[in-house]
Amino acid sequence: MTEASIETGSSFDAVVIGAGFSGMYMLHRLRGLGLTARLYEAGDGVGGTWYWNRYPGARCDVESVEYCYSFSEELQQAWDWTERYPSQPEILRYAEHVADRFDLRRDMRFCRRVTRAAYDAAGARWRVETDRGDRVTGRFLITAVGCLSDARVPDLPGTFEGESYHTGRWPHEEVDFTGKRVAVIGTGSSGIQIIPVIAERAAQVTVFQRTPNFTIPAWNRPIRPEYARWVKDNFAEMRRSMRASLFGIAAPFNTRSALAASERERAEELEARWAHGGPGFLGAFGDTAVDERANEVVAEFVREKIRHTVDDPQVAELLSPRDHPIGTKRPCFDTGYYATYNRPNVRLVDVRATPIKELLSAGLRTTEATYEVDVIVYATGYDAMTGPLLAIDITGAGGVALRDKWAGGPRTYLGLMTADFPNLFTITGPGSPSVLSNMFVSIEQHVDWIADCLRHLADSGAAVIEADPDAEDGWTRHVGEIAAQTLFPRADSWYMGANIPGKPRVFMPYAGGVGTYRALCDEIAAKGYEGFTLS
Ligand code: N01
Repeated sequence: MTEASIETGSSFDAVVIGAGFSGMYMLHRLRGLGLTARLYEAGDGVGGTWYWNRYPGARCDVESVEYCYSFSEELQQAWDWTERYPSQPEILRYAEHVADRFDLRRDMRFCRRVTRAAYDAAGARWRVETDRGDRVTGRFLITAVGCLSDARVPDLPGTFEGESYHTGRWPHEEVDFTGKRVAVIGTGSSGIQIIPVIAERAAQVTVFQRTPNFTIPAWNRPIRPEYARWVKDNFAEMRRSMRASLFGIAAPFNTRSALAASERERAEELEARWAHGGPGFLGAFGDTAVDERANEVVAEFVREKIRHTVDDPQVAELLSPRDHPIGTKRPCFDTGYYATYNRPNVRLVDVRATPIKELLSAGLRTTEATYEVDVIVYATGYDAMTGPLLAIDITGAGGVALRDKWAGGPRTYLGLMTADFPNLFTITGPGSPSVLSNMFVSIEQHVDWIADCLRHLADSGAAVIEADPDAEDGWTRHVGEIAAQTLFPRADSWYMGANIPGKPRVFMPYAGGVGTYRALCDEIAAKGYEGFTLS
């Protein structure tokens, strides 16, 4: 790739941050509106999450035929997915295909991280700076920075002199684990995917677990040609039902209460969904997310599966979550995770009981023992949702800093805009369903809403749109109230900001479901952008 020159003084209609699936589609829609745009991306290619998360075993846990764009009939008919759940390399190939098909790269600048964006109220423009020295302006600033892109490594004293990697910053070159002693810290979705793969190659894997997670088998498999054909013939109907659903996925969700079902009915429903695998498991009963006793029925079913799978009862118990209701932390979907602990080269260390104290040049030390390893894999997660936005020094009208405004937690109207930051749109921002949904459904909905809004501004002769503080207060309250009706706040999850020391404990996404949310956004637009001021 030839290096693009540093730009200073250029003006665009819009500046977009991030070349993941949000940024790519946003750019495509901006062009369709006849607007000029510059897109900045920190990596050297498109794909966002799937550009960075190249770790072995990385795979999406939404089914491939659902985890893709719907905006272009030609694209969805042309692209063939090979597996039920797409692997990271296949998703990255898809992203690259989309970038080529729609000729997106010519408006993108890679290897540039936006460091600063300041709103100039007099000129009604955003002044945007990158770490490479670009200085441009845009009437609109649109963040497409992802919800899980600010990778975090625990702040441990000491220095490890072996190889170390974070799953979300994986090298482009293959990492060879053959014959090595590997420490994996973290047992969230990333840890649960990478551990079985490393265990097949490494001499020894030591898993440092702070909190056990519930994981459901994915049962990945190749896609049968008849199924692929059926999907292509039925895309329109499938997309319609996904858009109207709770989580943006096609799997049917029951409304029946687990408590109203007999023991036999419960077992049959849960066994059938376990055998099918994937996110649909949590749709077995309608009250799993809101009723503690109903939740316990589902949670105990999974714990029983763990006891059944893991040979050593002590290890099985250690792997069994008891501190949070199932589904209140992001559910995980695995390939052979629990059975991996039956391998002689895999051991589990409970770092809740014996925390990691320090890194050593050849390993690490807990309060109880020293572990010599060649490689440390950090599957330790992200400063989610607000992290990537607050990593940029964003100042709005009157010089207010977003970091200050959100010091007590994110405040948005619809997760799309925040008061005092005119013409700033946050795709899949906090306060929208985003991470609680199939991201493609939420991304397309946000991008389409923003594009329609920009067209409305042009048609009505307005230059600026801004969220009203009252509307923002009401929405922020509503997001909290919806969460309070569920069991979500019971978990120390990244949804709650609980994984980052000092981060305000606030449930960040909107839990009312993507169908309800879409209807609300459409209604607000139809009422002339109620709760926004246009000028
Ligand atoms: O990160 P996580 P992730 N000492 O935050 C532990 C998406 N995703 O990268 O739970 C010891 O979930 C931490 O422990 P605890 C998906 O949305 C999707 O796995 O905080 N342990 C936890 O076990 C997912 O939810 C896919 O007590 C420490 C782990 O590290 C999100 O990304 C695949 C620690 C972090 O888990 C994030 O997943 C991968 C410390 N100091 C990711 N600090 C698919 O689509 C943290 N931990 C399949």
